Order: sequence, then structure tokens, then C-alpha cells
Amino acid sequence: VPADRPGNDPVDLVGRARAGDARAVARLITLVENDSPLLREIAVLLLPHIGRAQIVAVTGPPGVGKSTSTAMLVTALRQEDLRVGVLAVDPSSPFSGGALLGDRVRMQEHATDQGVFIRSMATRGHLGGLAAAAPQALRVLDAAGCDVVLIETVGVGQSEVEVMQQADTTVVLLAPGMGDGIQAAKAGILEVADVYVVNKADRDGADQVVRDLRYMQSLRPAAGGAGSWTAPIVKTVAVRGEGVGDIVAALRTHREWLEASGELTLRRVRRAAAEVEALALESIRRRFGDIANSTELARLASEVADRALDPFAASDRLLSALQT
Ligand SMILES: Nc1nc2c(ncn2[C@@H]2O[C@H](COP(=O)(O)OP(=O)(O)O)[C@@H](O)[C@H]2O)c(=O)[nH]1
Ligand SMILES: [Mg+2]
Repeated sequence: VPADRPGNDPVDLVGRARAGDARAVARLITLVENDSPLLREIAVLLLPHIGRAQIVAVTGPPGVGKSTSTAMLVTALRQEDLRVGVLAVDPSSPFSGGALLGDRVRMQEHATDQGVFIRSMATRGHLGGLAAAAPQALRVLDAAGCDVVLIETVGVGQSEVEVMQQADTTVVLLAPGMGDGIQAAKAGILEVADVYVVNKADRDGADQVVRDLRYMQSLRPAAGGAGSWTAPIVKTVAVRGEGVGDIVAALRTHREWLEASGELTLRRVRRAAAEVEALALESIRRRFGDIANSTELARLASEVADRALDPFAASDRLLSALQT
């Protein structure tokens, strides 16, 4: 995206985003996706306007009801007059700018609401991946005045874990009859839950899932004292909006605990470290990308192949070439 393209002036865009202009918010997130050179300037402009939003990851296996629950949460949070952002992240998709069709239908009732920003984001083209792209998009939504930003992953596996690392509060959804408790345990999702939601409580087996979770928690009791948090277990029927109030209450309680315990600061520092690391690795990779095609590497490779040089020394020389 050319920097001089009309409508891409960072000061103008950030100003409009702060005023709640959805088009400016969308434009800024597109610049994030495209890894625009304008992002450095935008990051500086956003700095005084961020840090307020509660970032909530909504995660769980495919089909468990993440999108339905997200839509239901948006409704509930809007009823409390809170401004809400929704970021659907699909790390594998080259497409962006719109939600998946089914989710778009579900989100339709919110599409014209000025207090809701809904955006899906692809990160495949982004060198630093989700770790580098998501925090920037979250800052845009934060600066736009969102009280809560819900992040939902569309993909599975590693991306779930990466998304959870971006959140202040992680909501893990489970449902009866999916055998997904075991899957989630394997993926390491269960340990990081701040709130458990057992969705599809209209189906048989929901209480058993709750019991399984309680049992699991009893095996791994919280440390105790002011620093401890035991994830509440909420039952919902997302398709009917049942139990949503309990999720909203759990989010609020968790937010208060995060602040009181100092955990909010800890999590944000950890997140910042991951982001800076991802950005640093990205620039190293960029520079290395040039070296990879360089005559220097070609020359060193010939020497190693000719057994005139060992690969360790060649690597050292390549790295010093990288410094210059
Ligand atoms: N019976 C029942 N079905 C639900 C409930 N919540 C969601 N579903 C259905 O489960 C399917 C998957 O939901 P979706 O929100 O797309 O799941 P996601 O893949 O996790 O985003 C859809 O057909 C929903 O209508 C629920 O509480 N009860
Ligand atoms: Mg979904």
C-alpha cells in the first residue's frame, strides 16, 4: 500500500478511529495485515490511547459454539452499553476483510451497530505471523474505544495457543459428546483457561463435562492466597442466549482479579516480550532473506562443499556479513 495513497494518512486515520469511525478502524487493520511501513508511525500515534480494553480470547474445538457464543456475548455486552470489538483470526487464510459466511450471518444483527467493530484478519502473508500482527490489530480496537475485544480463532491447533497468549482473559469452550475435553487437554488449552464454558447444555452430558472439569481442577488446585484464581465453570446454550449473563459476570470478576493481583501487568509484560521478540525475529529474517540470496552465501557454500571450510565457521562469517 503506497504511503501517499489518499486515506492512508496515519494522523487522520488514527484520529478518525479514535472517534469511532469503523472505516478507519478497518483500514488500520488492513495496514497491519499488509505489514505496511506506515505501522511504525501508527504505533506511536496509538500509544497514548491504549491499555483500557479487556482482551478476551474465545477458544475451543471446531463446532463447539465459539462463533455463536461470540455473537451472544456481543449482544450482552452491548446491552450494558459497552463498546465491543471482535477479531476473528485465521492464520491460515489468505483472505481477509470479511468474516466467514456463517459467522457473517450470525453477526448480521450487529453489523449496523456503531458500538461494535467486527473484523476478520488473515496473517498468512505476515512474516511475523500472528504473534506480530494480532497485538497491533488489538491496539487499533483498543484505541477505538472498545471496552472488550473478543478474539476468536477460526483455525485450530497452534493458532489457538498463540491467540490465547494475546488475551487478558481466556474463555475455553467445551461441549458434551465431542470427546473434546481430551483433545483440549492434549492441546494444552485446559490449563490456560480463566473461564470454562460448557456450551450445548441443552444436550445430554453437559453435567458430566462440568464434573470432569471440577475433577480436573481438584487434581491441580490453585496455589491459594491472593494470587490464585480458580476458573469458574459456566453452562450455556449459546443458540438460545442462555447463560450469557454468567459469562459476562465471570469476565468482569476476572478483570477485577487481574488488576487486584497484579496479574494483568504480568500478562501484558509477557505479551509485550513475545511481540517484541516476534518483531525482532522478523527483521532478522528479513535481513537474512537477503543474505540467503547473496553471493556471500553462495561463496561460503562452495567452500563448505569443497571441504575448504567447516560449516560452523561459514555460519559465523555469514552472520558477520549480516551485521554489516
Ligand atoms: N444444540 C446446540 N447447538 C449449538 C449451541 N451453540 C451452538 N450450536 C450449534 O453448533 C454449531 C457450531 O457452532 P459455531 O458457533 O459455528 O461453532 P464454532 O466452530 O466453535 O465457531 C452450529 O450449528 C450452532 O448452531 C447450543 O448451545 N446448543
Ligand atoms: Mg466459528
